[in-house]
Formats: sequence, structure tokens, C-alpha cells
Amino acid sequence: MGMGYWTSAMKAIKDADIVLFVLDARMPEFSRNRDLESKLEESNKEFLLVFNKIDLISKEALEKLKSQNKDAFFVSSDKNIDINRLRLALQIKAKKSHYEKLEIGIVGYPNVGKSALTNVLSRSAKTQVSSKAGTTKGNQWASSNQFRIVDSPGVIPFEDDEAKLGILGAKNPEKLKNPELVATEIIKIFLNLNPEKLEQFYAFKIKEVDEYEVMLQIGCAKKLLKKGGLVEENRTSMMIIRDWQTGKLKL
Ligand SMILES: Nc1nc2c(ncn2[C@@H]2O[C@H](COP(=O)(O)OP(=O)(O)OP(=O)(O)O)[C@@H](O)[C@H]2O)c(=O)[nH]1
Ligand SMILES: [Mg+2]
Repeated sequence: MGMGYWTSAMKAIKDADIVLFVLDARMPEFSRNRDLESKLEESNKEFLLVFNKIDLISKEALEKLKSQNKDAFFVSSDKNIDINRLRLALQIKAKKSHYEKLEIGIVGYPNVGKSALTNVLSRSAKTQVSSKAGTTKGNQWASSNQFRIVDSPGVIPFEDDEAKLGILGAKNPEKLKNPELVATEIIKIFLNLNPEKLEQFYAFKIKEVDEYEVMLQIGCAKKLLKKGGLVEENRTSMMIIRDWQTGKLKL
């Protein structure tokens, strides 16, 4: 079982020094993905909005978009339009940061051009670009002199309802589209209200503040590992949700 798309996107955010939140200039509102935005805000990571595919909209539409999004960047990855302006802004950040290479996480809706942007920014053709949504299946990276760019799979908005249904037990784990996200929401409740209960139940010691990392810790404690020792995130998530829904895991 591979990393869930949401888990991959969250990891790209977590590891990044700065995140590029890529949108499709043709459907800025539709491709905005509020769930991803709130994850970004929660992460406290600096992020830049990048409207891609500006070659596909009119001058007027572009001017309007620019006036509505003063701090954003407007590019075409395909036609290499205004990529240099974005690259320059990132180079300035890289200079200011104490990191050897600025790690840039790229996230957004499927098919907005995250991989195309990764390639053009890194001046490589490392990642696969395709009109088929869902082309990128896991995180992949490309490097340039100043940057290490992590391209993540596209994510679709996570319905609040599903978290609620999962937490309320109205939807069983195997029916959930994003068990990782529901499990991390459950962990979040424990971290806020009663972390000791979680520790006792899974017989481990919380070492991280981040709910995603805690989920990995639980997987480790329960030996839900793949070959090579990586945590089986999906199985771990399903177990947590099941334990919670069946009332074994109590607050
Ligand atoms: N016209 C135009 N097409 C673009 C641009 N950027 C990407 N595309 C096209 O959009 C499609 C999707 O590009 P990808 O880079 O694969 O998109 P992605 O966001 O990585 O998609 P997933 O991996 O599925 O999430 C491809 O057909 C690209 O050629 C752009 O700036 N302008
Ligand atoms: Mg891609």
C-alpha cells in the first residue's frame, strides 16, 4: 500500500522550507482546495500562491486575477512565462535562509501543472507530466543548484463530512476515502484532550507534536511495517479508526 495522496502532500508541506500552492488560472476558485489551504495554514509554513497556465486565459482575466491576488505569482510552466520572476523570489528566500538548499514543496489539485512547474523550475525533465489527472502517485523530487523541489500528487478537497462521519463512526474505515486524514484527526483530539490515554492504549511514548508523526509512531509500536521498516500508514490508520469507532480507544 503506497502513501495516501493526502499523506504525501502533507509530507511535502512538512519537509518544505517554503510551499508553492499551485492553482489553475482558468479555474482559480475551483482549484483552490480549501482543505489543503487550511492544512497549509495549520502547518505555519510560508506558502506562495502560484497561478499556472496563464497562457490559457485572456489578458483581462489575468489582470483581474492579479488585482485580486496581490502577493501571488502568475506563470505558465508549459510556455515558460514569468517563471524567472518566481525563480528569483525563491532565490532570494534561499539566500536569506540558513539552509544549504531551499526545500520547496509543490502541492495542489490534480492536473494543475505541479510536475510541469517542478521541471521548469529545476530546469530538468525529471518528473512525468501528463494530461491524465493523478499522474503523480507519490512524492518525487528534482534538484537545481539552489533548490530541492518536492513534487507531490494532486489532492482533491477532503469533505469535512468524512472526518465527521469517521469520527462519529457513521462511516467505517474501509469505506473512508482518506483513512489517514481521519486517523490523524482522531489523534489530534487525543493530543488536545488526553494524550496519556493514547500512550497507554498503544503502549508507546509520544515524541512528536505533529499528529501525522504520532500516527507513524503508533504504527511502529504496533509493528505495522512494510518490508524495509516503513510504517504501513493505511493499516495503521484503519486500526486507529476501528479502535476508536468500536470504543476500545477511549478519551
Ligand atoms: N497550457 C498549459 N498547459 C500546462 C501548463 N502546465 C502544465 N500544463 C499541462 O497540464 C497537464 C498536467 O500537467 P502536470 O504537470 O502533469 O500536472 P500535475 O499537477 O503534476 O498533475 P498530477 O500529477 O496528476 O496531480 C499536462 O498536459 C501539461 O502539459 C501551462 O502552464 N500551460
Ligand atoms: Mg504531477
